Amino acid sequence: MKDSIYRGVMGEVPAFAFDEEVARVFPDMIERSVPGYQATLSAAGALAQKLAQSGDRIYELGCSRGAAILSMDRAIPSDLEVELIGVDRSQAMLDACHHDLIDSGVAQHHVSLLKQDIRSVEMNNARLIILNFTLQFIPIEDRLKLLSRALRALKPGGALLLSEKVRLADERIDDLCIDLHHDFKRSQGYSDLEIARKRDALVGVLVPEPIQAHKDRLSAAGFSASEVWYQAFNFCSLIALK
Ligand code: GEK
Repeated sequence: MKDSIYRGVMGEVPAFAFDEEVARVFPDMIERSVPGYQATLSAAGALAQKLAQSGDRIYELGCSRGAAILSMDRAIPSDLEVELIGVDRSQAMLDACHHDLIDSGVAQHHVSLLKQDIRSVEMNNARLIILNFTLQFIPIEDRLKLLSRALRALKPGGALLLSEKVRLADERIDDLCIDLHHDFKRSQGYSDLEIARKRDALVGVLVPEPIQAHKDRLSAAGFSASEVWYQAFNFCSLIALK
């Protein structure tokens, strides 16, 4: 379904929330809003294919409608016994995810969906943890604790995929990339008004940080290495190793 949520909003724009209306249009919304989104989904699949072994768990924290889970499910050989666990606190997203992945019978591996806050979800035996554009919605003061818990949940040799909207270190290039992102959204059919309203709705909800802040935090959490493997304007994705 096409995202036209901010076409009709008049007056003060309410804060963005992952409610039923958003869940309904989410695949279209994220595809037309996040340059490089498909590349991050492919990377989740490629990483899962490379790293997964029987007995592993793979978590997607903030799974929305499960696009990354689906990419990993397809990429992991069917003879491996791997459990894919999606966590989200939005019931509307989880209902849609359940419909897309489980009711439809497309998943070849065991998929579990948990309605929980990712800050308190229990995780263990993980080979791979995916945070695909989710950490940006967690209050900054809670981010280190979450990453430390993710590190503890990973098996030796495990990895984290962290994709985020970021602030670029150079202010002029940051401004330029924000403009280029808005051009991207325009090219995807969003109007200037829709772009402006969505931006207002996300203030204080989606809080981007500099790439170096993410790298420093991953290191503080105990990850042995992290590198940016992909960037499109002010959207970036890192791989971190236990
Ligand atoms: C994808 N990864 O398609 N606890 C649980 N879930 C949360 C929390 C929280 N504290 N905060 C936010 N979420 C997906 C896209 S969307 C990204 C992820 C975006 C959930 C929220 O309900 C939403 O489903 C998801 O994180 C973020 O690859 O909308 O830009």
